[in-house]
Amino acid sequence: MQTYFSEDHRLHFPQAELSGGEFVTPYERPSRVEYVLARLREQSFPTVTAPGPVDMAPVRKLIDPGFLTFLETAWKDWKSAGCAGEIIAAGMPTRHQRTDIVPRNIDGKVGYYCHASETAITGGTWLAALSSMASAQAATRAVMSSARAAFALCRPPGHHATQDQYGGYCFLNNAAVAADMLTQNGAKKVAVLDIDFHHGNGTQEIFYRRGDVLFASIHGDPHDMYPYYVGHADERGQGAGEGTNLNYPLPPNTPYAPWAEALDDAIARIKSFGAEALVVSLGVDAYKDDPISFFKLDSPDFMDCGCRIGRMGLPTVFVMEGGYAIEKVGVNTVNVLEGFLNA
Ligand code: Q9C
Ligand code: ZN
Repeated sequence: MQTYFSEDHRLHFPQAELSGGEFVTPYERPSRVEYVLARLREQSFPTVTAPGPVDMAPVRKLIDPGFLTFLETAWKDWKSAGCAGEIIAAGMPTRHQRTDIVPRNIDGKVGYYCHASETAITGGTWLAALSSMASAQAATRAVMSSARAAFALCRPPGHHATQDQYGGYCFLNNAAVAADMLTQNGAKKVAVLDIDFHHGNGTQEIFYRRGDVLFASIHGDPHDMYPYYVGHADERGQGAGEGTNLNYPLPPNTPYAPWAEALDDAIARIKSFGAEALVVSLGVDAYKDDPISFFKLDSPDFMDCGCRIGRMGLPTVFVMEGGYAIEKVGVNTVNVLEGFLNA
């Protein structure tokens, strides 16, 4: 299985994440990727390939043009406004306020296009997000030209980014663009299986009214965990997408057995849906020692999980999402890929 990865991911490294009322070094940091690359080498996975340039057409098809322009120009505007620090959203529009008008002021724009203020933007964020997207697209193209599977080692991650908002360490939704590209390439039905510990709110929102893309997510119950305001089991899709959104919220301290039961249910639903291709939002923050999460999966469980996914027999694009127990991110991620290949 080929890995697609760009060195430009490093261009995104804010100094600060707002956490518990303090600024801390972001959990989502460049070194996460080093552990994955090291483990890939150790397990003699074939080469790591740099993606070509990003193809903006499939991005523009899903993502709001005003939001894309905002991401591209935010840093310049922030600096021109005389702001000294990194871009952090202070206020966001609330219930009953106006969301039909985008403010002219950069501080207003930041709040408008952000859904969670832990996530900072810096001067390198836009190029890093584009390079992350480019890796997802390269992996998707490999699968479209008949590779059984490919791994996009994306950073920054993407599944919390909606069509017009960033947050949760995500700016552009890599997995959503990958899934949509597969439908454009002729797959009549595509599934996105999101095994990151957090609910994939961005991917859910992007496909909520579509019947050709099924979204299934296993995650910390939003009563107890970010993204808090979405991710409940009764969100089942709307219109043509009715019944093609599947959420499996699970409580604190969930071990592998019930987690795998949810996975098996999601897999059965993906099969009966008739998916012809699969995108896996591959976060490994369900790991027991993850510093910001509350599930109890152990490293061998990730291999078993990969086996179950592999037994579906679908062409599969793996897209890297979260995982913050830095030194274990490599082993856990590559375990999923190994399990998949040995299914
Ligand atoms: N004090 C992904 O895994 N909340 N994003 C952090 C830390 C946001 C996670 C709270 C978590 C976002 C891709
Ligand atoms: Zn996560």
